[in-house]
Amino acid sequence: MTRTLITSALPYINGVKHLGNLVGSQLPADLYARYLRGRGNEVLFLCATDEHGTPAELAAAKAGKPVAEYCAEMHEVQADIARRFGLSFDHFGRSSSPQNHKLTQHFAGKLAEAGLIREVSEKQVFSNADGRFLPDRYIEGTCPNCGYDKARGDQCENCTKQLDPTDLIEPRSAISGSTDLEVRETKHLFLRQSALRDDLDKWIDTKTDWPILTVSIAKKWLHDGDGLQDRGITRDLDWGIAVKKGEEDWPGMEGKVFYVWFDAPIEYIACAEEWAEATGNDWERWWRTDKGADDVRYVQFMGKDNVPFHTLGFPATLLGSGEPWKMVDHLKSFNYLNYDGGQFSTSQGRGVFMDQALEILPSDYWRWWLLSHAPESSDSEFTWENFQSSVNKDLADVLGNFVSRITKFCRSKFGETVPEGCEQGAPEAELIANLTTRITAYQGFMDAMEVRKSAQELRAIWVLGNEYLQAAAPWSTFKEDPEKAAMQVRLGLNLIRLYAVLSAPFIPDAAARMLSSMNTLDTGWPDDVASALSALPIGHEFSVPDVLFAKISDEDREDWQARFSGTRS
Ligand code: B3M
Ligand code: ZN
Repeated sequence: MTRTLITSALPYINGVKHLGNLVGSQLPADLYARYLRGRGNEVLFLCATDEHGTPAELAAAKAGKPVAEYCAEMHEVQADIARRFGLSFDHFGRSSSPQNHKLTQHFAGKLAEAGLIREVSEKQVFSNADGRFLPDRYIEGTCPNCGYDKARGDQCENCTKQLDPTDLIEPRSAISGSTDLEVRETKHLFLRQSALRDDLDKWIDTKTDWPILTVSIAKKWLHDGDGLQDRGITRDLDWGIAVKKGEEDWPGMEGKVFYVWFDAPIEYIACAEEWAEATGNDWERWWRTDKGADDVRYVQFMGKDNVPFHTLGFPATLLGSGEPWKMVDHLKSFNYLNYDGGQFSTSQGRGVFMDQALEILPSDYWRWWLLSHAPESSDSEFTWENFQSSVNKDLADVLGNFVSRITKFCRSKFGETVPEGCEQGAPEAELIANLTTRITAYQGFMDAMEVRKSAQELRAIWVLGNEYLQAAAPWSTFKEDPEKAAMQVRLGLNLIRLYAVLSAPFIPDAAARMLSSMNTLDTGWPDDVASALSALPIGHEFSVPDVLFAKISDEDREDWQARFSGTRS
């Protein structure tokens, strides 16, 4: 049995995430984790809040709270929302954990021993008005690459270019807005990524099955211009992981912390340690190739803006340590989801945020829409019209209607038990053959993490049931041949269980309700469709479920459209 380690990009601690964040990392990672578990694989699915750096400090200041307190609270908020969205993490950790502090300092020590860290006396932007250095997001200005005027000091949100604060045109303080800035000298550590360039290049060349989006981003940073640049891995901030060489102090680096993008990916490993400590498991068999992790397949999920850090930055840390760490095998990256004619934006509060989404509708409605419209080959767009039409057509008309028709018809003619009926005939054999073909295709797309195609295939599997039901028409058959109608209904009830199992990765709550109304704990994957369709035996009791998916009315849609047209305060 293969073991799969799955990590989703770690959501920043600075507030509830929007649906665009969700669809680019945590949600598809959850889809994949649930699918693999459903097929009997051993999975470790990890995520955590990313708690250091300027975003955390700025958000805490805005909330008027000490940053540690703010992070502890927001971690709980995010953990609760993740749970309500059905995100099935084995552990939801924190990059501020003691495990991550220790491991981050350990990596820095190893990299220093390997001669891969240099100390640089650097010019940093100092704000006279604020009386402090302005690293990363403490500074904003115009992107020298694309001209976007709200670029941050660490990266341009618009074109994904990684930046240094001193690159920005017309820079201003993100704290006070002051432009009274000067450049001062300060000492920092740089990771010599340039020395690892060839190793990284060779390693990426072995990843022949990576999506084009992933490889092209990585290759661009490796080869464009002067090639891979050395990266500053420390900052003049209070909140973060103290700069140390393993357990030793680092002379000259007192009062400084590691850069958030240095410690955040290390949390993928520390999170496994947190999980192991909480559950009495062994984390090294997932992360150390000398301790069994050679058998592990490691898959990461993230938005395209995070790709450079995962194809170059984090691998540089792992390779550079000279230790036998598990490296990523497959990296699934996503484009952006836009919102109703513009961008989702955390800073501007534009779009629908995870907590708001759940105030309107249960998570499955969102999960289905987001996954079936995942921005894979290009950016995609959320519109309320499209959301309404997908929910109403796919979930209510196709799946919900099927479940309701079969169960209600059975109750009215045969009671709430699986009826016996005659032998199956040619239409049933044809249905089974079609289901087998489509389920094989579904598995192929799910294995390949082709999210949209998987959703389309799943929908087509639901449609097969409806088409069968429409043609078999047990409500007419019943009049001349009740035995035949009973057989058709028995097949239909078994299809509900089958649909629950296949659909659970997308819509886990509805799947659980379908299983519970079929009164079964049998979640066995349909490796053989014919036998899967006799899982519920004759005489087995079931109950008619409440409406699985309610339709979205035009009124609701217009209300929500208006409510979410502005920005969140
Ligand atoms: N927190 C950025 C983001 O949420 C960052 C990901 C960290 S992954 C180690 O887009
Ligand atoms: Zn830009």
